[in-house]
Order: sequence, then structure tokens, then C-alpha cells
Amino acid sequence: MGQALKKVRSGLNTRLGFFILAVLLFSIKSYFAYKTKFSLGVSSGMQELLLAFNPIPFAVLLLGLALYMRGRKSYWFMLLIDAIMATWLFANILYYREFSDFITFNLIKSSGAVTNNLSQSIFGIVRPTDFLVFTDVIFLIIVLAFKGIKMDTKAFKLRYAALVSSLAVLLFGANLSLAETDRSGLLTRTFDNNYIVKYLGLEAYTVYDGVKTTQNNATKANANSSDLTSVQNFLAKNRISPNVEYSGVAKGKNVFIIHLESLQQFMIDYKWDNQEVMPNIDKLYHSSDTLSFDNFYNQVGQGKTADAEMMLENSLYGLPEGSAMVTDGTTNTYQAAPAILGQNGYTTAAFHGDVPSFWNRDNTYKSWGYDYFFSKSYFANSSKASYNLGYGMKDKIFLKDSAQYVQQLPQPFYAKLITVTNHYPYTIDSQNTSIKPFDTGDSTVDSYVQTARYLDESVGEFMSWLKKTGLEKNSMVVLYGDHYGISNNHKPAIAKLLGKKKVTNYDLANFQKVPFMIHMPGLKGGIKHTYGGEIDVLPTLLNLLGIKDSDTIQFGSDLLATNRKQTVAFRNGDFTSPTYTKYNGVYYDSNGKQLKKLTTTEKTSIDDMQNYVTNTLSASDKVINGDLLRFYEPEGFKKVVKGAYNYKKSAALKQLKKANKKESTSLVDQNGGKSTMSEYETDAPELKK
Ligand code: GP9
Ligand code: MN
Repeated sequence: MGQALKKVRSGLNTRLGFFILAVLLFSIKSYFAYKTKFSLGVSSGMQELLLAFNPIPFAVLLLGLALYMRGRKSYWFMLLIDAIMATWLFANILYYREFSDFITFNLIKSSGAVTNNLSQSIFGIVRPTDFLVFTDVIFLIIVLAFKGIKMDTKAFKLRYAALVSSLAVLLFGANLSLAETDRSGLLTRTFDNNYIVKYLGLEAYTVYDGVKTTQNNATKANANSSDLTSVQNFLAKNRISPNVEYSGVAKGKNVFIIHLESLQQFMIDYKWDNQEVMPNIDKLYHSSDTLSFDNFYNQVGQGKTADAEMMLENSLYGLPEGSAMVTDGTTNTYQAAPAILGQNGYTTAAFHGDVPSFWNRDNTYKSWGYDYFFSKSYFANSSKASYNLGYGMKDKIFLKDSAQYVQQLPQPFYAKLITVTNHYPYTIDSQNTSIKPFDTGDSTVDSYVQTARYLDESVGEFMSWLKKTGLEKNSMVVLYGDHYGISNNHKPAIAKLLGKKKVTNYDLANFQKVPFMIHMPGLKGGIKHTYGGEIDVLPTLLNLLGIKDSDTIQFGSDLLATNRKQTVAFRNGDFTSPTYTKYNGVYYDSNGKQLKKLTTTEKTSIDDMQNYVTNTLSASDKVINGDLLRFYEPEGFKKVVKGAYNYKKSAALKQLKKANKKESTSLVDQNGGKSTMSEYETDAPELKK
């Protein structure tokens, strides 16, 4: 025994021995992190084996680079690589906790646009055990520093180092082929980054992502107008005609798009603490002149809000990774809602109570044709600490301040208002709290009801102002939840909220429903059960507004049309429909019963849906990745001139003044030149004198 221990010790005192120890510790640590920090959906012995094995090839390859160096340097270099890999793992753990996904290069490239305010979230999500991923590195540093292991300064033969590198490649080859046998098309279809990490590991995923990003940039350079033909063919095959009963019923009306941050459909009519949680939104939902949809899904990917905005205003999907507004918002050509409406006589404006750079809105909105972008600096005292929370100004203050500008917009206008208070981590000050938190015991989930209530009150105040000023009569108000607020990482809490013992993947699919409502006095409303999602909003609105939409490059369809396909694509290639649902790769029938073995009929239908979903997502990606809209214009549409827009406060206010001189159609003009702000009632405690 003593002999064996001695052997191990002397082995560790060689460079190769130390290297093997480092690889071993790294692999154990990675496996520990995979098991405890991510939910990768391991569902078989083979997958478990690959999960344990997959850190090894890259550890051998990367730590093995140090073997090419001489002397003590070699040791320190190995530890440096080890530390970098640990830091990368750590960063991914934090990111994953909030977004259920891994970091991408696109995301890093765009970090300038998204880091703002993110630090607060990161602070809120880091857990002490996350730091365990540094244990092996610290341990190795200590044993070297205190000479528990001696450094071997003898030269390591280059050809042995090369042998180690070759071994790494060999091991990776074995890993990849085992992975491909278990899941074919792993690297070609890749709708889900979780799969790649599960089968090939975090390091392989990173390399893969890097290669793809480089390819994407090349795609744009290589794309040409003939690429658009296949997209157009796909759209022509799937295009359906809108519901003529509703065509033009909102012609010439103002349009409000009220973005309800992180609001999910299950909150509609939800009772808690012996009260209705969202009385204002519920009332709108049930109003006879509101078209409401109870099978409307969010379809966002990593881009979250940005993906929602992309779908809502372009009927193009977000990208499988990163935020298309960030990666392709500045440079691509778009034919977005603001541009279309702008060319139909509308004034267009976006409102957001944070810095304009977030999600690259300041550039993207120009590409989309927004005349105005009222962001934080436009609003009085907007940097006051008490006016802000998390991602920007508190909704009540923000909406009131927005009204100040809304009333100055020449009508008809298209105004998008982006709320933020109901955002992770759902913190709210007690003076703005009017309902007790949920009691699931999951702290993130529990306060969600309080910020949702605050959002509801904010919307209620804004809607009252619309009514009082008469603006409501001339407007179509569209409200939508952008994406889930409670992520799938909170299953026990979700089960509790839904009154279930356990949630299945089917429940989680349904949990992706978000509110979508179109309210307009005189509109023939009702709760519609059609299956649809964010991608379908623009065609629906254009039909209501009576704007021709028959030759646009849009991937959704009118939600009111009678012959809709009703297959809703999720960004990772899963889908739902009135008949079948696929979520996390598992199939369900319409009763939520899991389909383990598909009958021939089921298989035919499901294959058909999967084909459609795969094709529609990839065609949409082609449009964005290849910047294909630069090769095409719908009839009558004029290309957006981005340089014509200036969102600097001074310039914009001047422009607004000029516009008001030219046409006296704003609410203020209609009110005899007087502001209507005295009609705006808010109980925001911050605004109390
Ligand atoms: C930021 C806000 C939040 O401006 O829209 O974005 P999200 O984190 O929900 O994507
Ligand atoms: Mn959001």
C-alpha cells in the first residue's frame, strides 16, 4: 500500500503526472457542474456516460498545450488555461441560471448593449456553491506553491506533447461518434445548445459557436438575391388570406402597442390573497370590444424582449442564438411595422424608460423606421433613484411621462410603450406593493405576483387617461406579454402555482402562453382559441388596419383567418398545435398525454408539423443572416433611409414642434393647444408632492 502511494507521489512529481491530475480534477469538476448547475435533460445511460466523458477530450487538448512549454513556465501556463476554463464555466453557470442557455459569441459581441443593469441581476443570482468550480485550480496552485507536488523541470519531449494532442483529437472523435449515434444530426440541426453541451461539453460548444458566428458573417457577404427565391417559394406555399370580415376595421386609427414585460397568460384571471391579481388587464381581456387570445404563445429565444420585438414588428423570428436586434439590427434592411405605417401617413414612436442602447434599440429602431424614440433622457427626473427599479423607470412614472409625449404626436400615430418593472428579479419597494407575495418558497417566483400587480395598476392608469381624453375612441390598443417571467428552472414553484403535484413538459409548453389582446371601441371582440404566437401579430394588425400585406416577407399569418395552420414554432424547433405538442423533444397529444410510441397517423402528422417548423425557422434565419430584404421591396414600399432619423433629444423635440406646426392633429391641438396631463391620474407614491 505504502509502495503504491509512493509510486503515485513520484508520478505526480512528473510533468505528465501533474497534467493527468489536472485533467482528472477538471473533468470531475465539470461533471459536478453539469449535474448540479444546468438542466441538460440526460435521459439514458449513454447520455450520462457522455456527460461524464465529454470534459476529458478538451481538457487533454487545452491543458496539454502547456506540455509544449519548458520548465516551470509549463506548470503556470497549464494553471492559467485551467483558470480560464473555470471562469468560463462560472460565467455560463450564472448566465444559465437566468436564461436557461449558454453564452454565445454573438452575445459577447453585443455585450456593450446588454451589460447595462445586468450587474444587478448577476448579483442577485450568484450562489456560494458556484465558486466551487474554482476549487481544482486553487488546490493545484496551493500544492505547487507549498511544494506538495514538485515541479518537474526536465524537458518534455515535443513528440510526446504532440502525442497527447493527437490523443485528445482521437478522444473527441470517439465522443462525437457516440453522440451522433445517440442523436443524429447533432451538429447540423442544433436547435438547442443544451444538446451540444450534454453530448460534447461546454468547451466543444464554445468552439462550435465560434465557428458558426464566423460562418454567419461570411453568409452575409455571400448571400445574393437568388437566396430569396427559396424563401419566397416557401412563403407562397404557406400564405393564407386574412379574414376579410376584419379587413380595415381599424383603418386610420392610432395604434398603441403596450409591451407587458414578462407577463404570462396564467396570470389572467388569477386569484391570490383573496383578490384578483390583475383587475385592469382582466377587465380588458373580457371586454366585448377586445379580441383576446387564449392560445397565444411567446416564441422567443435567447433574445427575449428583443426577439419579441423582432417578431411583433417584422414577423421574422429571432435568431437561434443571441439577439438579432443586436447582431443585425444596425446593418440589415427591414420592412417593419413602423416603416410600413410611416409610409401610410402615421407618426411612429417607441417609448422606453431606460438608456436607448439596451438591445441596440437606438440603431435598430432607425432600421425599422421609427420617427421618434423617447427613452430615459426625455423624461423628467428620470435618473432619480426612487424613480427607477431594475431595468429602468418604474412603469407608473414611465407611462405617465410617455403620455406627455403621446399627446403631442400628430395623429394617426403608432406608439410602442415598453414596460420594465415586471422583470426578473421582480423586486419592488414596499410602498408600491399592494398584494402579498406567492408562497411557493421560491423567492424569485414569489414576488412575481407583486410586480405583475404593479404592472396591471400602471396599465389601468394609462387606459383611464386614454378614456378620459377621448383618445381611446380613435385608437386600437394592442397588449402583449413578451415572454415567460418564471423560467422552467422553477418547476416545483410552477406546479404549486398551477395547483398541480408535478409539471410535465406539456404543462411547461402551455406555460409559454402570454396574453395577447386587441382592444378598440366598436371592435367585434371575444376570446379566440386559435393557436398562434408573436410571429402572427403583424399580419393580424395590418389586416385590421386595411394595409395590403400580400407580397411581404413575413412568417406569420392573420390570427383571425379561418384556415390557419395553427402550428406554433418554438425557437428551439419544438412546437405546439391544437393536436400535437412537442416540448423538450417529448411528444404529447391534445390532452397532454405523452406519446411514447407514435402510430403511423400520428407520425405522419407530427413529421409534417416538424417539417414546417424546421423550414419556417430556417427560412426566417436565412432572411436575417443573409440580410435578404436588401434584395426585395414589396410593391409601394420605399426603402428605409436610416440616416434620416435622429433620436437626440434636442433634435427630436425640434422635429416634433415642426410636425405639429404642419398638421394640427395631435391630442393637444384637439384640446385647444392645452396639455391633457391634468387628466392623468396616478397613485405613484414617488410623484406625490
Ligand atoms: C430591457 C428590457 C428587458 O430594456 O426590455 O429585456 P429582457 O431582459 O426581458 O430581454
Ligand atoms: Mn422582456
